[in-house]
Amino acid sequence: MADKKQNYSADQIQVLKGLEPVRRRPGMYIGTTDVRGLHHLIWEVLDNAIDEAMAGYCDRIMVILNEDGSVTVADNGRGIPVDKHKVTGVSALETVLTVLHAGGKFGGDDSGYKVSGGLHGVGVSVVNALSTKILAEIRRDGKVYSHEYKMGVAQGDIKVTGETKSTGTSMTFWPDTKVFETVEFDTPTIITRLRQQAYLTKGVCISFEDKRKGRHEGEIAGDASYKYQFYFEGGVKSYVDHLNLNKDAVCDVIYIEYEVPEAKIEIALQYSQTYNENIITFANNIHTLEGGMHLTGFKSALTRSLNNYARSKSFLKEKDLNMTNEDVREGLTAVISVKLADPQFEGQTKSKLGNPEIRKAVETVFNEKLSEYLEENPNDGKLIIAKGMLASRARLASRAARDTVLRKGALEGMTLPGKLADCTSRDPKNSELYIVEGDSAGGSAKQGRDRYTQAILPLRGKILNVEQARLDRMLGNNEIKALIIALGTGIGETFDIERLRYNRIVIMTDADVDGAHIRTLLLTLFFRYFKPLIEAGFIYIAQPPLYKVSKGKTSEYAFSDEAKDKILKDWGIEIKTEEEQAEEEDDEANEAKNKKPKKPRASIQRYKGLGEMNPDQLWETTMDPERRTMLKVSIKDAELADSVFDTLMGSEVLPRRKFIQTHAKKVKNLDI
Ligand code: 0RA
Repeated sequence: MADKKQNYSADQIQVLKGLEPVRRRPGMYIGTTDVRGLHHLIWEVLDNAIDEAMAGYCDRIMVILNEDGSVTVADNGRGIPVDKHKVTGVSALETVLTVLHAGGKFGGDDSGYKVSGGLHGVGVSVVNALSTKILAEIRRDGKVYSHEYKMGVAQGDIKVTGETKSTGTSMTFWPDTKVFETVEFDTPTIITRLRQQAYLTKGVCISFEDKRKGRHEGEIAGDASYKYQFYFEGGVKSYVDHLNLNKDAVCDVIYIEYEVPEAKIEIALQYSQTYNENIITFANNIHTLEGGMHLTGFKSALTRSLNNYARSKSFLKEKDLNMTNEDVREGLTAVISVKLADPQFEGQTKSKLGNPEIRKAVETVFNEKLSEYLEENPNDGKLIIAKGMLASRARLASRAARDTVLRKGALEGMTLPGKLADCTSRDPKNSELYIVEGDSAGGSAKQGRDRYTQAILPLRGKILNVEQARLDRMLGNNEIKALIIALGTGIGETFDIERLRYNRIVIMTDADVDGAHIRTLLLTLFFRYFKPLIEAGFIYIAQPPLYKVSKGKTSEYAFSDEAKDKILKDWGIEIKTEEEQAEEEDDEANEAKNKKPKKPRASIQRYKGLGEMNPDQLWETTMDPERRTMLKVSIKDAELADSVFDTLMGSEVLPRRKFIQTHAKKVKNLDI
């Protein structure tokens, strides 16, 4: 920054004395001089127009990126006063543009709550200080006034440049390329901001136009402009509508707007059929990411009024416990916006509202208004309480499940599942657990195994998709519970690898799509809840053969198509497709009639499932430690696998679809 300053010769720097500190240390006023700081200039001017709108004098704001790199922010408010102050001899316009933090002083009429004084409410004078030029155009009292500033200094007097019936303020500024690392504005950043401001300032139409050339795809020569317009009649209510667009709503959007001496409070909320909460809060149109007093007040009122209502309507009986904060926030989407005279921003990123009086104000208003709403809309009331009570029951069930299943020592006392055919050995080092898909394969495995070292646990059908289930539901699933008890380690907080009953856990599923699915479900379970077992190298995948190839009295197993082809080749048999083979058999029947010598023949049996193998076959191909091959599941790609599980198992449909499309060919190969 120091060298940037030196780029100016002494007479070039004619910045107004009062604004010099801004040029010396821009960071103090706009945070940074990178692209974020650059956008700060727009936010600053925009905030002033929003103030005018919030005061009720303006319903249109335009932001234009001009071809020459300047930005225009225009509104149809009252227009900044241009007449000279009797004492100072300077107009309000000039004061706003040349005196640091002057903005607020001129708003002290009936406008109430100002954005200025907030995070970036440093005043338009800062924009003036960091721009090579500003052109202010004011429409007021039937005239168009214009005043130009260079390097922060007014150029002559305010001029009347025309007549008009309308009123408003327009500011065009040229960011100083010597101050900013970049002067390239980013359209998506601006659009996001404008949309958000439009939600927060209901009834105001905010438009955007990008007149810079060569920016937009499909742009027709001579018409480089690119336009957006935001207008939300419902304000934050529309915001909640937007956030819940793709969710199943439980009730209507509840909307509350109320003014108390401390603040103007606007709240919109809606429940949807999801488990997540999404509460977005603002103070004076600034996103309070870290929450603060308004959020605290909202949360306590929500819990209190819903419990009161549930009790008064006997949804909650005397013996029932109250719903907790977490219970009543499950599936909740809410936007809270407060506007107050003197916001205090605290926290790591100065985005936490600190005013203590706001907590009580929001709590009182919201409690009263929500209770009123519930009384007037008993149907919504019933649905909301049902949702909260369901969450409450799930939480209690989850705790109960944890208490019974997870409590330390509880598993030792628990009897092993009936369908587990355990091994005789009690030494984990010598013990293996085969998790087998289906009862029939389970039966073969039980008969074919080495009883001393091999235990068999058949799983019926598909186990629960743990990725989408909560822990309590998961533990309510018999297949999973049986598996956890058989493993002996416990799960979650009580997991203890020392109690593991088998040092080899073998997943044995069919070589088809269902088998692959069950294998993935089991691997997901292990990745999410038994990672140490994978890290220790205890998890394996069995490799049953795909084919049995026989010729006369000899037969061999093939574990892949290539292996099968190789066996046939070694036996001197041509590889044919099934149709050709059928034709050939007809031919051979004819040849037999013609008494020609026979070609060598083989029979190929393809195993569609483990159940098709008899116990002996299963033993010699898949389970006999002397002959079997198994794949050890490694943690090396755990992270990758983890994300793949998320994609395939999680509830986000879009990424899953994308994944399946990208990998469609590979997936198809599984479905032989
Ligand atoms: C103070 C007084 C009045 C207007 C404004 C400020 C004002 C400032 C900005 C900044 C951007 N757009 C604006 N529009 C208006 C006028 C008070 C009156 O007319 O009585």
